[in-house]
Amino acid sequence: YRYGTTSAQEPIKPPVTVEYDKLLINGQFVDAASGKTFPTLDPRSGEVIAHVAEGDTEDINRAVAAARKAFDEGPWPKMTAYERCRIMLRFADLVEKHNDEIAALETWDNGKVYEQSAHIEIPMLVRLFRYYAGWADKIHGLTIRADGPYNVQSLHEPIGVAGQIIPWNFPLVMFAWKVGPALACGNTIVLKTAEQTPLSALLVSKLFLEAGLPDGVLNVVSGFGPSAGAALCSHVDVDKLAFTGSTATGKIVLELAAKSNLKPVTLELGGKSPFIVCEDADVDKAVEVAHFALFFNQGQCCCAGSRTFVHEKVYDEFVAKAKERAMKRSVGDPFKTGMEQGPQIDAEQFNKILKYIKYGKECGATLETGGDRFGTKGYYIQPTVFSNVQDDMPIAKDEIFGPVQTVLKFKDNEEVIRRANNSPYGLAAGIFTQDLDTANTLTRALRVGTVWVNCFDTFDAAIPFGGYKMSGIGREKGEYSLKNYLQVKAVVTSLKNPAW
Ligand code: TXE
Repeated sequence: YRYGTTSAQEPIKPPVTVEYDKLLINGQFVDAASGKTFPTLDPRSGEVIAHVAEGDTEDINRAVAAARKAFDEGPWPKMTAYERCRIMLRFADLVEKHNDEIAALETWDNGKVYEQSAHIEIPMLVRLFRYYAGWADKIHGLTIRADGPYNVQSLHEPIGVAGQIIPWNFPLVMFAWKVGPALACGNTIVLKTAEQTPLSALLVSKLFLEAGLPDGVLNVVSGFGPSAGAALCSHVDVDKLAFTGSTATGKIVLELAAKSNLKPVTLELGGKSPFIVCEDADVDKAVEVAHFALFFNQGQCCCAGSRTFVHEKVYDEFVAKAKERAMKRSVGDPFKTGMEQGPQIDAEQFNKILKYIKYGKECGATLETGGDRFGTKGYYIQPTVFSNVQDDMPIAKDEIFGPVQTVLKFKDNEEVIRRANNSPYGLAAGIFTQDLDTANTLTRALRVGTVWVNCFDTFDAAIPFGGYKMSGIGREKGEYSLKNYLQVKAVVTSLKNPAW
């Protein structure tokens, strides 16, 4: 590793201060009704960054009332679509202008590498808002030819108040995936951020107000899942829920939605995505992309390529090179230039990952490299590679959500299809092959929402994303996401003397 022997190195001072630590309700930054706060921690050290207002049921009620009023009385859904488009574009420009400050806050609160925040994720948010701003004035229904003397149309109308709950692994990208399409369609929003990473959404929401977003259109409540999150899911004035997080919590969200007012729910949940390296693959490229597919963002990706299936003919070569690559991974302070990996998000995830590494060792997988924490301070974990992994081991079945690559061996396509599909998850898959027929056969056979062929983690705003099976319900991004935030109204008008 290029940096961070066990000699304690003080975390680099982030070039930013926390200005927004309250709840955003009806265009104002306000304290929680209870007056309570909770600490948000720096994953590099476990030290407190700021004490943030802790929203609970009463705050969710206030936020939903504001969103309801902004929807029912306008101006947002009643504005021209072009005006909505322009506010979203102005917001994107402001985010671009404040890129470095927002990136620093994101890295401080989350631990992700600063270069990734600044050059990948915030530009992704900007691109996504421009993409959905472009949709705002292109949403329209159909004219339908029905039997009989009728004029039939479908109106595509905003669904109302959207409740959105996001996780901590990509706070701003998740903000964009949720808020972008909902606003483009003319909805109003109550967003609950993850308790580990409340800061960046508050900062960018301030920029949205500056861009001209009317009060009450976007409300942001920081707080915990079982209190603020559950209150949002159960609220009868919320017309739609969108959730990203664990499969276990996704089930709770769906249950609360059903028990309250049957609001429709989109879910983007966990995964255990196969990354398949065929015998004809360019091994060096496959090693590099498989490494990226698993280790990107400290392994904290829902679609991480976390089951690396390698054909037996190239297995030994692949394992040797994957080990070499992991050993070269630079781990250290995410503010330091050239780092590839920072700390995990918090003590809970850190301990979960170390527990799975222990299982891997106990179950008889071969530890090629890593296998322990990194350094003595903060939640850093060594890039870890296990080979000789069997399908029934916990490290091959469960979502570890950390920098732990598990390499499995396979003999032929039929076998790898069966094993890759033998999972309750179905989020994504990677295939490395130079053979068109193999690529097409595997692509069609895999029960997953995204297949990346000779690439991985390509996240264009226009490409739909979501899961089969227990990885979720519905699709986000692209044109598909608009459907989540629209109602369809059929209008049938009787005609007295139709000409045709
Ligand atoms: O997830 P939760 P956690 C997976 C990953 C990780 C595990 C646990 O394997 O190790 O989940 O992480 C809110 N009602 N993913 O505990 O609980 C919560 O406040 C309403 C995969 O962080 O799902 C947060 O805002 N909301 C995932 C959000 O749900 C509730 C990303 C996510 O937290 C709630 C994150 C409740 N009862 C973790 N309980 C992905 N798909 O990318 C919690 N929340």
